[in-house]
Amino acid sequence: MERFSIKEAWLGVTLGDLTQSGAQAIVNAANPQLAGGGGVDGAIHQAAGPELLQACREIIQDIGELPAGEAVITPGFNLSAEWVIHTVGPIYRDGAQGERETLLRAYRNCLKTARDNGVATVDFPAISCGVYGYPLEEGAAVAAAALVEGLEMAWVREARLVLFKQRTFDVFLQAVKNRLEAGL
Ligand code: AR6
Repeated sequence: MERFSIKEAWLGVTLGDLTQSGAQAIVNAANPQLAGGGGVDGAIHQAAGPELLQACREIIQDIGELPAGEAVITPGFNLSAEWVIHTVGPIYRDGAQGERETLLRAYRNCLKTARDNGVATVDFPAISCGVYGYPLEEGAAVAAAALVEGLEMAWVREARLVLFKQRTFDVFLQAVKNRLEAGL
């Protein structure tokens, strides 16, 4: 794992499986129905057990659906993480549909949800960079910008990007380094 200090906080970038995370909260790249699915969403539901889907259903009964860029929190049930923060990234079309702003808001709202619930450590996947088709380099730059900003404001003590594939890890690590160098 690579770890960078940002004021009083830490930003980690690591290769791994989010369902094995030892963080207090993990972020799920969900769909607006919070209905479970493939990718990291499927893996999280599989590991958390059926109570997670039930908790998601109750939220959807209240709010209808979760708009892209927003976030909600549930318990982690059978996961070692205490909490799951569910967000919905943008579906990437051509980059001219506000995708970048929506992705930034998704990362930011997850960090704010963590802060508002007293969560000190939170692990993220590469939101939108799978089924939703966000170009990897651009998605990584957005993640780096949003996490560095939130950590500078000490919304959480530590955030980590947990990337499932070597190529994703390499691209996200470079994006974080670029962001930190740009900020010097
Ligand atoms: N740990 C960490 N990252 C993972 C894991 C894992 N266990 N499994 C996959 N990834 P995706 P999206 C990576 O498609 O693009 C779902 O069906 C994966 O390699 O999971 O936001 C939802 O229900 C990729 O880099 O999320 C939605 O319908 C990253 O997680 C839709 O997909 C995100 O890929 C959301 O699409």
